[in-house]
Order: sequence, then C-alpha cells, then structure tokens
Amino acid sequence: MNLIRIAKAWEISENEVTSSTFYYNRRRFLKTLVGAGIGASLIPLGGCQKSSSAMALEDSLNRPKIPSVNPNPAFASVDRPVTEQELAGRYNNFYEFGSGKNIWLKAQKLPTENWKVEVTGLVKNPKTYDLDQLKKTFPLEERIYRFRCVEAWSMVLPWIGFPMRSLIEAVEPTSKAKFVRFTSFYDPKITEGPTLHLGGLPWPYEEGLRLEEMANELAFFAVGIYGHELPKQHGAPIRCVLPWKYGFKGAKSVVKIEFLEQKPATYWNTLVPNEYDFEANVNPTKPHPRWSQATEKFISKGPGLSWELKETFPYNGYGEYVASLYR
Ligand SMILES: Nc1nc2c(c(=O)[nH]1)N[C@H]1C(S)=C(S)[C@@H](COP(=O)(O)O)O[C@H]1N2
Ligand SMILES: [Mo]
Repeated sequence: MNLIRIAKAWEISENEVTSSTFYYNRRRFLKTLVGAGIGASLIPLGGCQKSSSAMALEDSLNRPKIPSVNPNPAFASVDRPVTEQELAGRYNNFYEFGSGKNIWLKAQKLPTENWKVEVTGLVKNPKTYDLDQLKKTFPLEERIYRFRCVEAWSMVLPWIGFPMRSLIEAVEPTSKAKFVRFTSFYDPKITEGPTLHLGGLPWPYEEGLRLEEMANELAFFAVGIYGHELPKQHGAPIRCVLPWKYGFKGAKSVVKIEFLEQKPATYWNTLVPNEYDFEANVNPTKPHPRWSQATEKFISKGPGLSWELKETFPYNGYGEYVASLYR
C-alpha cells in the first residue's frame, strides 16, 4: 500500500493559495499530525485503495435524486461545458474538514439529518426551517452557473435550489436590515480541519452580503447539484451560491441566516484582510496580492484533473445582472 501522498500537478499547493502566516500554521499542524502518527489519514486516494476510494466517491455523490425540477431558461447554459460530476465532487474547499482539496471523504462525517436553518435578526417573520419545509415553501429550479474560486480555478456547475430573494420575501426584513450573515455548521468534535490544533481561526465559517446583493436575481441557495441532493463535500444540505463573486463567499452547510444593521465580520476577511475583501466580486483587473486574476484554470473533463486556461470576465460574466449594484 502506498502511504506517501504524491502531490499531483493539478493540485495547487496550499502555500500558493493561503497567506504565509496560515501556511506556517499549517506546517505546524501537519507536524502535529505526523507526530501523533495519524498522517496516514491524510491519504484517501492512491495505490491499492484506489478502487474502493472510487466507489466511496460514487457513493458520496449518489444522494437521492431531486424529482421534477424545472431548468430556469435564463440559466440553462453558459459558454463552456458543465464540469464532470466526479471532478467537482473530489476537488473542493471545505476547511472545516482540512486545508487540502481532497476532503470529500472526510466531509462524509458531516451530520445532515434533522437539519435546521434559523432565520433571525431584523425580520418581521423569524422562522426556523427544516429542510423539507424549505423545499416545500420555495419552488426548486436548476441553474447552470460559472463558478470561480479566488485561487484562480473555475468550473461550471448545475445547481438546484431557490433564489435568496424568495426567502427575503417570506421573512420580510425590517427597514433597519442592511446586511445578512450566513453561518456554517461547526462542531470541533466532527469538523476535523485545522480547528483544534491551530487555534485562533475565526470559526465558525461566516460570510455576508449587503441586503441588495442578496435580493439580486442571481443570489441562490443550493440544496442540490447534478440532479441530486447536495453531497456533503459540496456543503449539504444547503449552501450559498453567488456566481459573480469568488467562491469563498458561498458559505456551505448553512445553519443560520441573520439580518443585521451592521456589516458582519467574515471568515477569510478576518483571517487575511488584505487578501480577501468583504465584497469579493470576480475582477480580472484586480490581482490578488500574490497572483493574477486575469485568467483561470477551467476544470471540466477527466480522467484526472487537468485544466484549460481561460480568460476571467468581470463579475465572472454576470455584469448585466449585478454591475448596477456597484456604481
Ligand atoms: N463552510 C465553508 N464554506 C465554504 C468553504 C469552507 O471552507 N467552509 N470554502 C469556500 C470556498 S474557498 C470555495 S471555492 C467553495 C467551494 O465549493 P465546492 O467545494 O462545492 O466547489 O466553498 C466555499 N464555502
Ligand atoms: Mo475558493
């Protein structure tokens, strides 16, 4: 059995994508793991484990089908093909389960039964929804969206869900509400990413928007992808999708939605303020301090993870919907 994890060329090394402080901490974290003799748990793929891994991956993606969902004709296709399901399902960011890209197996620990989403704060109708209520209250549709990570890789993903605007209409924010905060599931006993060992990370993962951004036609809650309920690695059972912004704005596994008067603090912005701003709109002319954002590595076809270099568009190609929000 091959226990050495060989870095694949397509894996963007973590020091390229996170700040040097964070990288330093991560190295300390890895040392702790190796010291504790549990380094082997970092190696889900490779050697003779491969076929069972491939089966486990298939299992993780094979969530119940979501029946009779209408494609929204305004978002039925984009200028490039939809990324293969298996590629999208094994190349993820979900730091609660680790700081690498292949956290799909570890994310299977996420407990999604009896999930509740609390909608609270400056609203006339605060309400705690369970998943069935959400799916019954808000008609589901399919939308094919471009997806652009701040690390400069991209995909095209077929989400199933409902517009955030529908939730706004149901809970009726008061005139004081100016912002919204999304909070992800967090339990240090279950989420084994750089949590206990690193300390000081601003868990839980939180993200936010201005209320007008949330009310935009594009802002979407996803409960499914590729015709199925969301796999855990994609942020089951409900996550945010904001296609004109960098991927980190889309909090996964949302448990709380709060309407606020003040701009909320957010995870990456708190951790590295000069690299990840609150707005985080996709902008090819504004480089990240450590790399260009002018192009992207578009991941679409297997086998193996390879990419095509593509031009990055302002607002990720969604300017006609959102540019007016930023004038
Ligand atoms: N709770 C939580 N949400 C998160 C993240 C995370 O680490 N934790 N990563 C973000 C980042 S950086 C990206 S690119 C996307 C990745 O979504 P995907 O793995 O479904 O493609 O999720 C975003 N949402
Ligand atoms: Mo990202």
